[in-house]
Amino acid sequence: MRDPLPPTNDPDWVLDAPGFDVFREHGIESRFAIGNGFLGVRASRTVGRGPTWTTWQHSLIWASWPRTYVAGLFDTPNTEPPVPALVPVADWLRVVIQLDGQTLLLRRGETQSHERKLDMKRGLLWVNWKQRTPAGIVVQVRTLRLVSQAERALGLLFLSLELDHDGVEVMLEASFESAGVGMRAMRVEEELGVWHTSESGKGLAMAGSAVLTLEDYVRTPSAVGPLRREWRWRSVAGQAASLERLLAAARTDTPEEDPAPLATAMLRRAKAVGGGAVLAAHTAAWATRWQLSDVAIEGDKELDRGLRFAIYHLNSAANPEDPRVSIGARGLTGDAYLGHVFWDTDIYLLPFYIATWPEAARSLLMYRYHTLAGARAKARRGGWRGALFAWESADTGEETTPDQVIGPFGLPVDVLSGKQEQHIASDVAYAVWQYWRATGDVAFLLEAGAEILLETARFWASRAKLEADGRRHIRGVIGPDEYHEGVDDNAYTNILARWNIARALELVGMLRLRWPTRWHELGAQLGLDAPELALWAEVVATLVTGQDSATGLIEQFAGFHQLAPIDLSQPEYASRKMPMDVVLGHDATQRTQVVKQADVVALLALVPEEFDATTRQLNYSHYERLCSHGSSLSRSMHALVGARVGAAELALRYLKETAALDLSPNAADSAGGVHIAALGGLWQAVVFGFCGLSLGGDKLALAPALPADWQSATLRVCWHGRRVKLRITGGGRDVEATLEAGEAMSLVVHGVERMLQPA
Ligand code: IFM
Repeated sequence: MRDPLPPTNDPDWVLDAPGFDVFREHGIESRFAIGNGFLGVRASRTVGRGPTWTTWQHSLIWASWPRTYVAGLFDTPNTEPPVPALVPVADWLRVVIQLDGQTLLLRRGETQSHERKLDMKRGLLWVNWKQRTPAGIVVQVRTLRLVSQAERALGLLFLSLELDHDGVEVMLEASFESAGVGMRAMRVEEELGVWHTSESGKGLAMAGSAVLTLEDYVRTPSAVGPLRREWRWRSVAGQAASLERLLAAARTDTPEEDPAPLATAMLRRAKAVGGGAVLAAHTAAWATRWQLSDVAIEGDKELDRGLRFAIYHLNSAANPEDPRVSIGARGLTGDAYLGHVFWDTDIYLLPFYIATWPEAARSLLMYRYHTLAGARAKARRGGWRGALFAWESADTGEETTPDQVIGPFGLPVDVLSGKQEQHIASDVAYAVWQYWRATGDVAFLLEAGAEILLETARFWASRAKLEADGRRHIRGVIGPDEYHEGVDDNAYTNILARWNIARALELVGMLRLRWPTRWHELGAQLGLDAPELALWAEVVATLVTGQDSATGLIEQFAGFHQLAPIDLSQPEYASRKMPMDVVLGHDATQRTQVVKQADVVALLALVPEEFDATTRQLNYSHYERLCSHGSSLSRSMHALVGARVGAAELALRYLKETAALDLSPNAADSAGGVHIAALGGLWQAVVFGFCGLSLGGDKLALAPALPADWQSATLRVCWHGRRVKLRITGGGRDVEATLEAGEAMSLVVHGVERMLQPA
């Protein structure tokens, strides 16, 4: 192939998966996925996919899971439980090749080489495959694919095919393959398909073109069908056939809208400029993303790569242009969690976008704003006021947590988090406040952010009940530690609820002073009056926190200290292959002080200013020992807080374990998609932990303490419309700051304020 862009071999930027092992396939397909926040495509092979497996139960499972996802395309198909799921769309990358009538398959003949490379710098995936067929023909197939970071509707595939034999009858078919899950085809034409979801009334159009070039001549297809083209020719040894496929996709959210005109117009434009120009615009857009978001660590190559991998997926997951979608627990890289949006986005991902891509952060918060009606309805259903966001959210803001799932032993397990994991209300409020503090985006605050803060505060004030002890309590919840259900006064929940109400009161003061007209409108619209605000202040003053005033120890929830102690370093637990709740069983877990994931530790990470240094240290070491890290979200929080409280060695271990989650060779867990929250957590542990950056104060501040092996850490952050480059050396003592864009500003380093002037 005349490579439109040859793969780079720079190990700092390229992930390599040499060989083909059917057992690794699902994990690689997730890890090497490409995405742009609108389209997400797993790294399944284009030609001659992996075989299906026969399991020991004599059923078939797919060895390859080719998936293209369109953000926001949710439907409630005929599944159990009946919750909305992200609907996979037709596979636009499918190519079938036949040589003398025999289909080219990986398992047919001998695979001489097979390699996939993910170029994280340019958001490109290459596959290079050499196969010797049973007839002795050596075939080389090379593909390059992207979904455009410049024009999110567009996808592109280049394929080159070369044979070492003359005279072979070659057939190449480029078609769309239905993913087969409940989309109704409304129109399928030569270059256009339009589908409707069966229940949710959404529309999808995919317009696609395919052009085959042989010896510099564009070949006319020998057969053309609906979204299908086929070419036939006789091979000449060493002659490369090149296929270029373009895709343009559009989603609509109501049955009245037709997505076809948009998709066809986009395709027309892309065809007019050609694949080369689409590729160039895409790589330029990626260059901009990296310019703003790269974090380089000198002194730890593996971590540096892990961080790049994290930033690659974070940049692939967001779409600043669509405030109606958010990022699901596995981004657009796999089916796990059905595309549902959790607190993962608000707490684990938002900080990355706030600091590096404020437009994307705003869009994600606007998604929450657009789901306020659902959040209000959920609060009402529970008998409360204000807004309680869905624990699992899809497109409308309705609660979409399934009531039951099939557990590890094939039996149904009740899921209570949809009803009880209410900290989601303050998680969203927290993200709104962080965004506001770091950007000073007044328009957002007045249009959307204020309403979220006020309505979540109102929820908490109605949720916290005054009891005989003269204190307010929040009973019957699940904290981030999901092992303990129906608990009272979970410290994470209560302290963040108090924080949420306090910020809302602060906001009211600010609105009254700076934007009185808006305050009058909003106050009237929400029916907020003086007695209600007085109640909020009373809740802030009386809400139980679970903190022992004498020792500073926080009780994770009422009665936690009385549960059976556990020593997770015991060999039977330390060598476990299953999560602790499976090892102990559901009921014993409830009675034991085993923590699933960062809970009090997450609280220390989010609101460190609520506690003094001794309290932070004490609680970190107390709860770190009890945590079994039964969720991929856990370790990064332990790394972040560990770095802040001076437990550098432990923090570094957690950081490396987080980085390895999706990158270790046997990352079987990644089959359902990459753990995007952990990737966001990794970024936070480095930037907020070791680099000690804080975005929430009046001034941008940092107090770094780098691990001994790191010679430097270099990063960029956005702050109130400015862009600052920070290079940290000397273990954290020395900070070189450059104001790359925007007006002069203050920067506080290790407590000392400096003025930064434009470079
Ligand atoms: O949101 C998380 C939760 O905290 C732990 N279980 C998985 C969810 C989705 O990542």
